[in-house]
Amino acid sequence: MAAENLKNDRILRAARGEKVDRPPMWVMRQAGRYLPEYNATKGNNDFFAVCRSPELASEITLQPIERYLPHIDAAIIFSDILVVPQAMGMTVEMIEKRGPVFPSPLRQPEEIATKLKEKVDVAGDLKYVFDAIRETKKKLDGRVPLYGFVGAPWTLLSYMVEGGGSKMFCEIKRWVFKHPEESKHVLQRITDVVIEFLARQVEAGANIVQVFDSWAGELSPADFRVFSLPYLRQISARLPQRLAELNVAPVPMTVFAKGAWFALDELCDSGYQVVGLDWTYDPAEAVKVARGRVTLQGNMDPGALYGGKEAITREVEKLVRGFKGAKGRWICNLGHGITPGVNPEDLGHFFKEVERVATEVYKE
Ligand code: 1CP
Repeated sequence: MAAENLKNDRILRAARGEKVDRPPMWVMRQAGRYLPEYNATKGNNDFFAVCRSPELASEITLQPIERYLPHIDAAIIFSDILVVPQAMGMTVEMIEKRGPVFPSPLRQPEEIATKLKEKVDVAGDLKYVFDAIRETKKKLDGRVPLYGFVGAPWTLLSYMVEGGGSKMFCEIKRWVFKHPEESKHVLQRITDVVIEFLARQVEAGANIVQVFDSWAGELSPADFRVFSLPYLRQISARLPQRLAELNVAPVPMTVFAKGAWFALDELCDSGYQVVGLDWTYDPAEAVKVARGRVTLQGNMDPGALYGGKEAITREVEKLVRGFKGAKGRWICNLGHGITPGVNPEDLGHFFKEVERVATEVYKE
């Protein structure tokens, strides 16, 4: 890291459990539709075409940094978790105001052979992501570290089988209960791709990575241990090995398993340095469970940003006090992605209030 001359490495220090002068901050989905500058750059361009343009993807990645510096401590590369199913051979379209759609989802195990590529060329097919990372690093010029990310195997399989976002999860539940062995087989194939994808993002310059298991909470605790956790563990175990083969230094790893409050204790022992929390955890309770084993990340309800400045201040007071016991092993974030319709000034207020309240509370 030192070789790279980062001017701000708060996030990396906190992830490693080192001392920081204030809580580091960023928010999930910080480059997105709540920002007028994002909507202007995106215009009528197709979402995935923007992801494939290193010029546009890097410009969008920088937007929240330009707007919120010096209060923001990391950028996250503009892309999507669904670029992995695309590289595996599936078609995914982003429909305006509706979200991602797979015209031909994986509805039966027999379709694995015809719909998924036997060999996935991560370095080639996802080269545009690595190019976007390199371009972004140039534009960032060391001002803040850059996050790389992937979707967790369970969340990706859910999209590949459901064919898009879902409320009921009928199709993926049919798979895991009717075809548990085939489900594990595809989860393994996705895991292999995800590890290579993360390794290449780090090789291109990502300073820290996050695995998004957005649908972890759809599984029962017992099924989470079968269909998600083993693959999350494989990622944290095998990524450093793969980086060593590529002659690249390891980076801190974050796991965000939304809704998996039941698994917090196990996630703290799953090989990740940072564990993300959604807003349904009480911070002080999570700090007790973590017992200093990891750095916690989170977790204000993104909806609180709709409440205006006074509500945000109230929530920040609770948040900062809640994580006081983490003794600096805390990365401030929301409990999920920031949503469209939030006033960007209110996010600025959130950042400033965290800084103000933390300065008061942590000297008590
Ligand atoms: O402009 C638009 O209409 C597209 C909206 C959009 C954006 C800005 C989508 C579609 N994806 C993204 C970018 C994105 N996606 C980032 C960029 C970096 C940043 O955080 O600023 C990241 C990290 C993601 C990750 C992602 N995509 C997740 C995991 C995080 C989460 O929110 O749980 C998931 C589940 C997706 C799928 C996806 N992509 C887009 C949408 C609307 C969705 C969710 C669909 C659904 O299931 O309801």
